[in-house]
Amino acid sequence: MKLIIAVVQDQDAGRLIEVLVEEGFGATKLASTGGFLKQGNTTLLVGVDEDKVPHVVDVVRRSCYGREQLVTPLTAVGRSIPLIPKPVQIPVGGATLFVIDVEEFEKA
Ligand code: 2BA
Repeated sequence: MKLIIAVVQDQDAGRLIEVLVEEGFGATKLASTGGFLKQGNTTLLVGVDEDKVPHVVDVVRRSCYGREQLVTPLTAVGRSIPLIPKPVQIPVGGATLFVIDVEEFEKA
């Protein structure tokens, strides 16, 4: 068995869970925060048999979209004449996926 950990944007999470459940997969949704942007995102845990991993990865690919996000860099700190930092666009998502081995799976 494998555990798929998928970090996705909040905007994509609802639809992704819907499709996973429709297609018969169990999923757990966790509220998470990105370390770089310090903004909310969603982490899904999906436990599946190994042969189903490509199917889940395909569902994630079809449900999650890359977007540009405006970020203001902190460059003005410590300067006598403060600069007004210019916001920059950075790409975020579709999804960041980890597939890991599950040693044991039980429902007690
Ligand atoms: P954040 O850490 O908030 O990162 C948001 C986006 O900022 C990233 O999108 C990437 O485009 C950019 N970014 C991240 N670190 C950067 C850096 N040091 N310099 C420049 N740009 C940087 P994604 O790569 O699509 O990642 C989306 C979210 O997935 C991340 O949110 C984080 O929550 C998670 N993630 C990504 N890589 C990860 C990893 N190796 N381990 C754990 N979580 C990860």
